[in-house]
Amino acid sequence: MNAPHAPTEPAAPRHPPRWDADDLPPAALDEADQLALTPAAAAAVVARLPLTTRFGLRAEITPVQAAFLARHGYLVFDRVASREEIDAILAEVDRVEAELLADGRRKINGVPVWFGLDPDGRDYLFRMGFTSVLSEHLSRFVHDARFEPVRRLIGDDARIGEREKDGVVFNRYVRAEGSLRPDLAWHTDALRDVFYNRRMPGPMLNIGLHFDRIRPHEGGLRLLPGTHTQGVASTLLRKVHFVSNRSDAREVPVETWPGDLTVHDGRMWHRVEGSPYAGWKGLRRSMYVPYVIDRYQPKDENSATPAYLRLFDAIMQLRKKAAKRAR
Ligand SMILES: O=C(O)CCC(=O)C(=O)O
Ligand SMILES: [Fe+2]
Repeated sequence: MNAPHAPTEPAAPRHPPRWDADDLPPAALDEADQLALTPAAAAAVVARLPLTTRFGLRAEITPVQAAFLARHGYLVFDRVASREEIDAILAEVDRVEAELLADGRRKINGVPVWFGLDPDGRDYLFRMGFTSVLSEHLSRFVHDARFEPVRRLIGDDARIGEREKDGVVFNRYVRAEGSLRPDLAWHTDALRDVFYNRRMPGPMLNIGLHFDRIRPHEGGLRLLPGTHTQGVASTLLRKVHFVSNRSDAREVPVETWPGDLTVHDGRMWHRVEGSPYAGWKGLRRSMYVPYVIDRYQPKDENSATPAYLRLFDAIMQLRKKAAKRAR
């Protein structure tokens, strides 16, 4: 494991997550007796597990974890990052945000940084790609040895695509006037891959770190279990990408505690439900780390804005217009 790097100053984020000592998550599944199960036996165990099962991240992905991922398309790992690490990353993002604002920079390696307004009416970063390229601290963190089993889950030769695709993506969601993004409509991440690779989606996993305590009624990530094994037509057309954010009877809300890690299959349909709270109380943050196995295709400052992001921006404009018409 890389030595945790002592920051020169204690890292204090502008908006630390809520940490409540009385609000601990349910214990992660105890797998001590299940580490040597055959795939068939593990699948039988998974058939009896609730969809909200939380797993412990070990040195190896376990048979039950592999079977859960194969059946449902996702895994939730109990608090893989410590409180200190979460605070340090959030403080680091605050620092990068201030740097981007000071430099008037609105794109990193061709990927637009989305700046809107925060609940106080100040410039506020809602999404940025290539976060770890601008932060040595983050780059070290995403390479930490604890994530090795997750990397191997994608492939023995998988690498962290710090300079590929959109790099490490940091997301903020908050409901306020001028907010660029209180939520995120139904989509699959596979669509993005279709744009990037010009081929139909194959297996691809998205790894997310969660920074906030989000109870099911407080919005957050919603997954449609099992939709990762649908055919290509359903991956692309089951819903209209990035348009509707209506709840689905079969969706699973992912309840998170700061430091939780999620793995989801990129072909699975998912969305982010906005918080019922306006303002800072409803703030939610996530960070996604791309693991890549394709040919090395690094981006740099001369890279063009990806077509899918231009499409995304066009869809956002349409949504804004539709919302205005509805008023
Ligand atoms: O914020 C999240 O947890 C999900 C983000 C997401 O689905 C995406 O950026 O594709
Ligand atoms: Fe997504």
